[in-house]
Amino acid sequence: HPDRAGTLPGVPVVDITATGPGRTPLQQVMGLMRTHGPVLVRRLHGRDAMFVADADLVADLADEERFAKHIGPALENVRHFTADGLFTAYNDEPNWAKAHDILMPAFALGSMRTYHPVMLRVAHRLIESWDRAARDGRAVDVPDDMTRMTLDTIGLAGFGYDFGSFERDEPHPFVESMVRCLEWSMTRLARTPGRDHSAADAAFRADADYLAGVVDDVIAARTGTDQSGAEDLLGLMLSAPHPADGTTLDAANIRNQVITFLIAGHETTSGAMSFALYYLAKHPAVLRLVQREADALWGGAADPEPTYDDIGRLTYTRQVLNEALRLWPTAAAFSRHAREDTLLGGRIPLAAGQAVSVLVPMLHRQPVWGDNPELFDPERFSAEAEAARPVHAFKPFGTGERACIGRQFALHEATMLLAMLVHRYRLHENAEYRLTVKETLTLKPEGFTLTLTPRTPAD
Ligand code: MNH
Repeated sequence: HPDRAGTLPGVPVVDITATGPGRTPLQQVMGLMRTHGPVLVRRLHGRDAMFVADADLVADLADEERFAKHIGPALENVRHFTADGLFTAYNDEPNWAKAHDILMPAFALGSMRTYHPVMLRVAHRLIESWDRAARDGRAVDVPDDMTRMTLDTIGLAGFGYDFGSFERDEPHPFVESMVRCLEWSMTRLARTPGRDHSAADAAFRADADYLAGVVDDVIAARTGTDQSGAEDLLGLMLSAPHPADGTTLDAANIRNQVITFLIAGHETTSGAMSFALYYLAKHPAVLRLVQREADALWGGAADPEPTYDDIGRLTYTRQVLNEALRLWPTAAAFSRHAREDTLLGGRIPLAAGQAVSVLVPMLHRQPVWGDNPELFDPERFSAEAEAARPVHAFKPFGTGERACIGRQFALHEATMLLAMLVHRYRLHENAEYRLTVKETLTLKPEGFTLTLTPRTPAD
């Protein structure tokens, strides 16, 4: 059986067929690792998947000579709506390298300067909305509002397209269809063989078609107004020639890239900011330090206009974000396969093509993180602490040439917004709230709300 890892020396096999993976499959594997250790094979209906979190094994998997990104069963499902877009393309699909080369310039650090004004404009939309909630004493739904913010940001910055999410009471239908498509990709993995799933599959098809329709609108809005020379993502997709052969991306691939970037460009960043706000609300001493950092830049200004360079100075805010991404890396697993037969970590035999998934939240709780890995502590990301830690111990953005292309984009957007929010508001959590993490392939703090009161930056 090709999926069968078989018995491997020192690797426990845990059969979950009796219970199934449930609605939180990643947290289930976290639980299995707490019992069985940081390397295991999970067996479901006779299909095996190897998961690792051990820091040395993850460092070995980062060796690009011996391992490469693997498109596992979850991403195969996502391919039903993103096909050969960057995130789900096979390594050897020619459109991966082509699109990667064409789009890389849009993600170089310097490009963030171009996105900064748009990010700021959308941050102001969120602030207007939160000001109204503060005035009315209404709680805000944090993950929903973070999603409004990040969707509008990638839409405007990447494609010149306005989702107008803050003018709607409900999330934009793009978000609802996308979430259902991601859920379908996840729950399809848990299906009991032999049952009828045609209703779920038909609903998925309808959602995927709707997403494709939105993408056509996004592209039509641009081509209709002839700004194909624009330097944003869509401009590069439509008109930039590949440096090697001078050809541009084809129409089918452009669709796949647009849908990929609309999803990958907002869903995980939104979760990351939501977790960061959750931990700030829970840790007043840390919140004060973030506020102090923002106050040092913007003092008592009621409506500061952060500059591009300000964001690079928000080093403690960035540490908070990293620490939130340590505890809840919102893209919680990525997969690698062996290029040739090899020994993982010098001890676990893997055949060519055999896959291993890295369970990032557990990597981020290994002994290299000290004795209290569950403790939220941004000091773990001070320059000294980082220098003392193995480089592959922190992997929220994946690894190697298939690592996240949008990392700087996400960090700029999220760091700026967090600092602006703590500068402006006192955050009051609902004391009843207990963190529950919702999985839709990505992670979010389910039902997390805050109430806000205006802050005088001196206090
Ligand atoms: Mn992102 C790949 C995490 C924000 C666009 N991203 C990845 C991978 C991880 C990841 C992990 C690698 C997956 C794998 O190996 O299978 N991404 C994140 C996180 C955030 C994030 C945790 C926010 C926080 N990502 C963004 C943003 C964009 C983006 C913002 C776009 C603007 N990410 C991508 C794309 C890829 C990717 C595109 C695929 C890159 C490739 O394979 O060439």
